[in-house]
Amino acid sequence: MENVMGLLRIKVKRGINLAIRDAVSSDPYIKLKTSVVKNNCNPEWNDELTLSISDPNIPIKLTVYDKDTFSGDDKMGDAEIDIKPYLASLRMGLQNLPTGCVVSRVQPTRQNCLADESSIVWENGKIIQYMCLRLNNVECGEVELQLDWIEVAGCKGVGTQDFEWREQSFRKRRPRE
Ligand SMILES: [Ca+2]
Ligand SMILES: [Ca+2]
Repeated sequence: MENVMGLLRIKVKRGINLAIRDAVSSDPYIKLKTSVVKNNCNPEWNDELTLSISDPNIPIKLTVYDKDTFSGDDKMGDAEIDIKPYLASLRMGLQNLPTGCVVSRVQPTRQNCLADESSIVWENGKIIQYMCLRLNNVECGEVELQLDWIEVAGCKGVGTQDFEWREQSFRKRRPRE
């Protein structure tokens, strides 16, 4: 557990205008853990995935599939979640803000998969990031989700990551005495 910073909870809320991979619709699910929604290109998932995070520089990959019974499932696009802006907000160590207060905003760029501006918001004692991702490698489709962080006893947490990394690289570079 010493390399784990904590747990990231990804609540996948819904898909919007997803690709058609059957005759008239699809049965979309997100890779591995969300449930299948039958025959619907605007599914409401409201599912939660929890991942342990060790390296914030590794983006989280999300893939949408169409569940098929008699053949392999069809791909409906993929996207990456960049968690660095979210972790940076957690590291600010904010406390007791009013619910709904926007801590930070992330703009869509060529490097991230955001379909829209994403807000990082203080809500009921937690920092939550809301995002809508535009799916790649597909003709259409977006996925709405939110991130929140779970501190776990025995994990190193978000606060010291940069500092430790700098310390280590400094030590490596220092010439032998
Ligand atoms: Ca299909
Ligand atoms: Ca299908």
